[in-house]
Amino acid sequence: MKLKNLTKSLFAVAMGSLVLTGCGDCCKKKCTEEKVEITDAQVERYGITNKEYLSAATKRALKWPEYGNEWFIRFTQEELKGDLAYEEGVVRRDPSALIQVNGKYYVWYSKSVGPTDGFDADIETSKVFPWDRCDIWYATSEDGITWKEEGMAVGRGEKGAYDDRSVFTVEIMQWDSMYYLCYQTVKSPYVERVKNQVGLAWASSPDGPWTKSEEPILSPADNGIWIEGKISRFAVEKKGDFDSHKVHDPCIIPFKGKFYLYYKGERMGEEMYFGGREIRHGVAIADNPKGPYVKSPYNPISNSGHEICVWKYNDGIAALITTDGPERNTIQWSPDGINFEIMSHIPSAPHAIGLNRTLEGNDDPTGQLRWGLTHEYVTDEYQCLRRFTSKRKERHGNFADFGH
Ligand code: AAL
Repeated sequence: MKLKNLTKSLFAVAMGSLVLTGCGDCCKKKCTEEKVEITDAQVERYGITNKEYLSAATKRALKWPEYGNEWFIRFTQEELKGDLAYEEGVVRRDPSALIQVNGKYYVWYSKSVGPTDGFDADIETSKVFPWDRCDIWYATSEDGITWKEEGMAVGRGEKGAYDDRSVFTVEIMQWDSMYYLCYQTVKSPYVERVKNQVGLAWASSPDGPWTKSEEPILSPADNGIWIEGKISRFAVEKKGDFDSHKVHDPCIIPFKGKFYLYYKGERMGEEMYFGGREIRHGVAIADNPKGPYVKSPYNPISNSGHEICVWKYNDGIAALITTDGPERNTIQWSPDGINFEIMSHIPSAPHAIGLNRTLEGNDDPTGQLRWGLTHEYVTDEYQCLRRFTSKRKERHGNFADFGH
């Protein structure tokens, strides 16, 4: 069976083909055991000793979809050369996906200079995070390793504009001979409780010039309530929706005749959640690339994750879920861009992946992750871009594959 068809049928399996029989006699005594009907093939696949005695682990295993190893990968990283090699005093981070135009790879990223002061310094002059006081820059490369920085693509807005403080964490979409950059925006002053929005810019060439949307295309939900008189983002009377504080890491994918804007939500009064931050993902959908984008009533569509990394596969959308929440370090897939199921667990993933859209359309579920860009915290203050590669995990002896 072709891999793509296999994925679809396995998804159907995952959605619930497990047959539960009635309790019969056991209900007359004590209904604590559900009787599970299993096939000889399942006995063989899961190495079950005696099908009359199923442990909790085996019962969970019987609910797993029966896919193979095709979604399981591991990553390695290397330094970049040329202008994107690490530069002291400069922040380059959160790379976009890679596209290729006239034989050259293009990437966009957040760039700022100078140290980070945090929230205690003078708010008028300080830089509160490495991604504060950023502009969006871009670079090109023939081979994806040696890069030439071409200059600024989209700068911060004029004083008073919604994007006057920082524009950062950008993604690229190519559609109908046009190029679209979507990115995070912050308006001054950058205080702890500042809301973050999403902006959009478009151009007929990847080299610009870029026209910016006059208003943000996405904003946080407006239904949380801060405790007055405090400055902390944790002090809330009401948290509001999962995205009541910030909408982050936007990425637009043309899908099923519409435009799906995936994003990370941060919540007012954010708590720790399953050993990570309380981070969830949402999607907003539009008929046109410029919007209006309407948040899906199914949000949140992931209760884990961090930076958005999504790609089209097999008439559906795949997502790399990293960093936070109980489903971190998984790859998921959804037939409709909304209802995602876990397809694999991975050891860990590089930060803020900019995947490789030039590899779209192949038959490999993780093909667009074969190589691309990521960022590395060289110090807390300065980050640089790096290259990642990934391999399917198909054999024993995995360490040898990566020269360990
Ligand atoms: C990243 C992203 C967003 C955040 C910051 C810069 O990991 O989630 O971009 O705002 O950190």
